[in-house]
Amino acid sequence: MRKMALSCCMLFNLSVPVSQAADSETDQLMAEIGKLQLDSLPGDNIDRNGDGRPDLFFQHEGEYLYELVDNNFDDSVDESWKYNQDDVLVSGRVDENFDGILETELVYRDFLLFRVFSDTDRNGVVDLATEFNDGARSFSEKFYHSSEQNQIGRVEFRYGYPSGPEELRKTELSEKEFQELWRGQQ
Ligand SMILES: [Ca+2]
Ligand SMILES: [Ca+2]
Ligand SMILES: [Ca+2]
Repeated sequence: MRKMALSCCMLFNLSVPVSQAADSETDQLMAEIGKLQLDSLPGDNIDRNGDGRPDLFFQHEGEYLYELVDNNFDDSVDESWKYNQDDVLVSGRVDENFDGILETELVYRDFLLFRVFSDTDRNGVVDLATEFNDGARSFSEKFYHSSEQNQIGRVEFRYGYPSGPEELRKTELSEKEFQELWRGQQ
């Protein structure tokens, strides 16, 4: 596989408003991977459905290998998987509703799914975080906006299923701070 030396900014079209462009590396990547046109990418590509347009791409960025997948063949990436030098899956981003924005992030640790972050209201900020223990869902936290008092809802899981009702607590955090708190724990 060829080694590519391309800047992220050349590869990705920003679909997240610049005002939301974040300072942390992860946020930056999230913004950059927002929308990606496969046919504009150089690199190793595969046309899986034989329509003459590539829908599976492999891209080197620094020490990482990205596997970019267009599952509905609309020339926009729906899944981006990041592997380290040992070919171990580090993280992934998924566009679950095929709107071109990869709103769900999966973080792996020791070969197992560790955390899943979602931007459920698609405002560019994570508002739902789920942690896994030994690959099994452990608990989720959801951020709720309110004009009076923001809240965080927490659901505990047992054997993969909620073990009780969602427990709401008031928070002084903003949605952005909620995201940073979770990201900082990685
Ligand atoms: Ca697509
Ligand atoms: Ca999406
Ligand atoms: Ca959000």
